[in-house]
Order: sequence, then structure tokens, then C-alpha cells
Amino acid sequence: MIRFRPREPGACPAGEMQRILVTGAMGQIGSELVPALRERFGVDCVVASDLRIMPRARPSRGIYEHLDCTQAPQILELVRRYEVGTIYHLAALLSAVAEDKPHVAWSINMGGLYNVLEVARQYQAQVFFPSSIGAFGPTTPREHTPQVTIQRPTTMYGVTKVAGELLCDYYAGRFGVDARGLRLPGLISCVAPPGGGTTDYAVEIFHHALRYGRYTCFLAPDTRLDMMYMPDAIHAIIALMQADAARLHHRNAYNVSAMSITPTELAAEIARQVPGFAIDYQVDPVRQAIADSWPRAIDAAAAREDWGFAPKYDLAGMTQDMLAQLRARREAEKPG
Ligand code: AKB
Repeated sequence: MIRFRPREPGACPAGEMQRILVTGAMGQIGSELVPALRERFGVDCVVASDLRIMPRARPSRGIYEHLDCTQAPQILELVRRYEVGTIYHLAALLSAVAEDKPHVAWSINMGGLYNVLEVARQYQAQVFFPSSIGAFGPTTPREHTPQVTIQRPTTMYGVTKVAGELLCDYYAGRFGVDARGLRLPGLISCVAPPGGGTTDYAVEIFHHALRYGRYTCFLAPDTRLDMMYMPDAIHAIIALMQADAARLHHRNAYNVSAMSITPTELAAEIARQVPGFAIDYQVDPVRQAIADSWPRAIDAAAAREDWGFAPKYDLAGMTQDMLAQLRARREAEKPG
């Protein structure tokens, strides 16, 4: 087996590059995290994996493996075969789907994480776990939500996220597993669709604006939630994983957010850049109830202080870049 050396000093905690495994690699975050990690550490150092079958026209070069995270032996096999030293565990169901299929959500979100942590314990691997603003609930302070506060979520997704944070803390404290996490807000991105979240409207709206000039939103106009543009999320994930462990006071998991916005505000910003764009509302009671149980604006001070979290994109900058990226993609997809 070839041993890889990191391109950058410090890329691998052992000083000798072990490969990186990304689960759920074809999802919304994985589709942008995998290329970013390959760019940084080298194409062959990153093993992308997913339950989904990779399309014949592969979006990128590099190792791809089929992986069902509920099957611990499959994770173990990949970690051994590729000498994995870091696992970015992204495979999970999002909030709306999890509410529809709570038993499946428990099995995938908790079972998958438990298996990943167990393998990480046995092979001393570092673990990234994406928690969420969904780890908070209706009794959490909704404005300037502190880093350490009440966490009594009322959704299965939230239950798995709080339990996941605690399980990661347990493995860190009890077994010394270097598990780290972020409480991610809604992520806005142009590469892969989110699929099944409460904040998905903030991605759909862009596609509909360019295609139809209008959008019917499933959340009420004044539903304020935290959001972040994907390039900032990717940067934050890698920055957290590279941070000096001694500085991490809240390793599982840090509040992060770049903007706190409503559908009305996002639509107004899009309308400034897509003349004639219009929004109307057909509220989905299930997703609205989930959104109403989440914070309106979380406080990311701990992430700024401990490891320098500093998102670049605000609402206007994100909207401008999203529209430019999506227009370029639409142009490239045109036949001839
Ligand atoms: C969802 O809406 O489920 C996710 C999240 C905020 O965790 N985007």
C-alpha cells in the first residue's frame, strides 16, 4: 500500500498522509467538499463514497466507492483498504424527509454515525460531523441563540443531531476520537440540490427565478432562518478540521451562520438582480412547523473566537454569485 504525504504540512495529524473518506459524497455538501479536498490534498488522497450509484458520466476524477453507512463492515473495509485517517461523515437524512420517515432517519443518522465513530475509535481516525440549527427546539432562545443553551428539538432530525453531538463528545472524551462538528444553517448552493430539508426553498428559489421568473414558496414570507453560501461552509468545515485541537472549547458542535433571512428578503434581493421576479406562498404545514421550532438567528461568536470562522458572503454577495454560477451552468448545458 502506498503511503501518501500531505501537500501541506499539518494536513494529516499523523504527519503522514492517510486518505480522507467522505460519506454521502454525492449530496449537497459532498458535491462541493470532495473537489475542495482533492484540490487541497491531491485527487488520490480523497475517497468519495455514497449509497447512490455514481453516474456513468462521472463528474470528477478520483476514487469512488459504494458505501452504506448503516453497515459497519463496509466502513471498516474502506478505512483499512485506503488507510483512511479522516472521515467527513455527511450521509444523513435532512429534516423534512426525516419527519416523514422517522425510523429510517434514526437508523441512517444515528446508526451511521455510531458505526463511523466506532471505526474511527479502532483506527484513530479524525471525524467531521455536520450538526444543524435543527439541534435546537422551541424552548431554545430564538434570537442570538448562544453556543451553549437549551437543546430540546421536537423533530426526529433534531433528536439525531443532538444525540449525534453528544455521541461525538462521548467518543472524544472517553476514547480520544478527534471528532469535530458544526451546527450548520440552511446551505445555499448551485452544484447539487439539497433534497428534503426545511431550508431548501432558499436554493429552489434561484432555479425557479431563472427558469420561470417566479417561485411559490413553501415557507411563510416572514420565516427568518440562518443561512450560509456553500463556499463559506466548505471553508468553515476544512478550517475547523485543521484547527489546533487545544483551542476547541466546543468541538461538537460550533454554531455557524452567515446571514439570517426571510423568504421576502431573499426574493427582494433576487428581484433586484432578476427584473420582474415574483414570489407567492403556499405554506407546507409540516415544514413550516419545523422552521418555527428553529432559531431565527444563532450566535457564531465561539466559532469566530476559537478557530477564526469568517464567512465572506452576505445576502447580496451570495445572490449575485449564485445567479452568475447558475447562468453559466445553464449556458454550458445548452445544446450545440
Ligand atoms: C434542513 O433544512 O434540514 C437542513 C438543515 C438546516 O439542517 N438544511
